[in-house]
Amino acid sequence: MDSITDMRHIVADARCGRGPSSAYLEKLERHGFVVLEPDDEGSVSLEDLMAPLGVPVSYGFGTQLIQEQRPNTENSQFRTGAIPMHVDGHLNANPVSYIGLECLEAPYEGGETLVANSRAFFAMAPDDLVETLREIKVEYWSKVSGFYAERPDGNPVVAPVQVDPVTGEDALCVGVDYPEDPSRNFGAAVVGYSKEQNLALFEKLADVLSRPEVMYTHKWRVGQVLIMDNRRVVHGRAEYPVDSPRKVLRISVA
Ligand SMILES: O=C(O)CCC(=O)C(=O)O
Repeated sequence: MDSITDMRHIVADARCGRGPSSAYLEKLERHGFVVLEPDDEGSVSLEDLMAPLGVPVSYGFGTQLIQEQRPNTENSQFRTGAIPMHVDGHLNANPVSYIGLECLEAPYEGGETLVANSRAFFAMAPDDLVETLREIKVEYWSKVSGFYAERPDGNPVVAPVQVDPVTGEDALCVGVDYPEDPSRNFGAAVVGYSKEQNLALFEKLADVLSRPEVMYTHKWRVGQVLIMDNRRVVHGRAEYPVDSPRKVLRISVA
């Protein structure tokens, strides 16, 4: 694994200011994600930062989501538990190209956003895992109502290896249902696999995705923005304490 592939090296360059002359678009294209820090020059709004990347994507809630704890929710997005690694948009009628997150309130502990790079994943993953991924398809289903804009064509069935639109390389396009969590807001299963085969595959995937060479763990500070190319990185969230604040604004575009 070289320094262009290893996330531990990439993160240093995948950062810039959030002011009007920010180089974020170039860094996003280079790395598939970028972290923008509050800037003395002034901070461009998340809406304006996302505008050159596409048109806001509509979900059941509209185009802007406040991610925070909500009482009595059925949706794991609004609880404090971990969210396993996934790409966005499988269950939404409208696909997602880029995801922008802005920290409005930072957790005092945990709640990091996890970003795993496809290029690093394919450099690290054992050959037999990659071979398997090329042969299978994964079905996804929603367990919540009102969150996604409902797809007219039923549950999506998606090949986990796709083509990176920027580099033409392999891109991992998957949602991991591991560890098994019945209260998660979506389910995923490999078509034709038994429950045991499914868990074994997701465990292997989750293991490679969580290696430090593959995954960047972003600890939030208020005013930071993280933009991810949903076609080039997989993301998730670490759990955080129920008595901790955490408020993140999300705008996705396509
Ligand atoms: O809250 C986060 O950091 C990410 C949440 C997430 O996984 C998502 O918005 O799809």
